[in-house]
Amino acid sequence: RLRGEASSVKCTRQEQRWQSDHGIADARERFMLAYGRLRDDLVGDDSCDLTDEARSWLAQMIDYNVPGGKLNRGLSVIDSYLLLKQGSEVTEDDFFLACVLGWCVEWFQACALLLDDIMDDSYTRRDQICWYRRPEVGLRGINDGILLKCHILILIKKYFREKPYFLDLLELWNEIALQTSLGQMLDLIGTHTGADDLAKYSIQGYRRIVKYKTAYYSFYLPVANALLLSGAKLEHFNGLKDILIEMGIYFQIQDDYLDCFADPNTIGKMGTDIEDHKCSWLIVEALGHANSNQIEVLHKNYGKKDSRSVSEVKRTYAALDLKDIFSEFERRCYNHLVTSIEDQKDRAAREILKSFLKKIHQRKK
Ligand code: GPP
Ligand code: MG
Ligand code: MG
Ligand code: MG
Repeated sequence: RLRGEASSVKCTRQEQRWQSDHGIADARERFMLAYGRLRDDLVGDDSCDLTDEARSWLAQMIDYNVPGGKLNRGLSVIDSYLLLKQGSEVTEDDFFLACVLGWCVEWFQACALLLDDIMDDSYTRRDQICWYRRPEVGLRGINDGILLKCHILILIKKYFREKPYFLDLLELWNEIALQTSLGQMLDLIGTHTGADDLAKYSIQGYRRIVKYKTAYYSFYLPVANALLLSGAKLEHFNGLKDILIEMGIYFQIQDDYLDCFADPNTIGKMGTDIEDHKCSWLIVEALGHANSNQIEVLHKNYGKKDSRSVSEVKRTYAALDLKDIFSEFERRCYNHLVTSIEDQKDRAAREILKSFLKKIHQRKK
């Protein structure tokens, strides 16, 4: 089902063009083929003298956690790269290198989700039980998360060591890993602050959390990898970066909305933001619109594990028409992004941004 889901998504125009230029299987399929090769590289890596049992655990752990998502982040490395190279030849080897970096982003995402699910006390992810909830895993999963993170460096060293942009790649990955962990820290600390006094949640604080925990790695990282691969210097693309970060914030606001309002079968995970007392966009907006009675209900029930408290919070969200407030936000945000994209001078930058926006606008999962 997971593979089927991934391949049921239509390929983008860039993927299709590459496909017809090369007369071979579709880009997404080739991306999946690269996955098998990279996983085998890592499982077979002989820098450590592992037992067969250990290699088999590693293979299972990677298969369980890495390839089963929407693959948007990984594929957008390829899409962005093809857009940046438009007009010039993309060889099989170049295409494979774009796949390697795309998979590095997916490996990073797998690591982040595996660990995030432990911290958020989550139950399901990508239509399956969270890795750490499997009886044979438990908190040992923390080490698996660290391994996934180490794999990225192994792959980058294996395939990019001789490239002139090798150091830029390492710096980029280190910077993004730091920003993401700091974002997660802000998210976790914020939960305490908010439990102490819900009124401390603000939209500025919210934006800071999600910019770091989500936007950098989900939106800027794929494009920055594609830029380096195409030989560009990152400092020439600050305008592009700012818009990607803005889109990443919008994406996390959607994630918060879906956590509460989407069907778990559609998003492949059960929401826990209310139970976890998260500084979610919904609670920030709710506090901004609520009267004193409603604020009292939210104070009393937010962050409690029992289903009655969760229902009270959801009832208050409904009374405040939060769904409509969200739709209005989404409309304005979309229009603003479209205007900023049109202001970009570089054609490839505009195309990359449009392709990202198309993928996320009004997403249902
Ligand atoms: C999304 O938060 C952010 C992450 C998954 C980054 C985690 C970073 C680490 C360094 C562990 P979320 O909890 O809202 O995501 P989800 O809804 O998918 O659980
Ligand atoms: Mg989280
Ligand atoms: Mg989470
Ligand atoms: Mg979430």
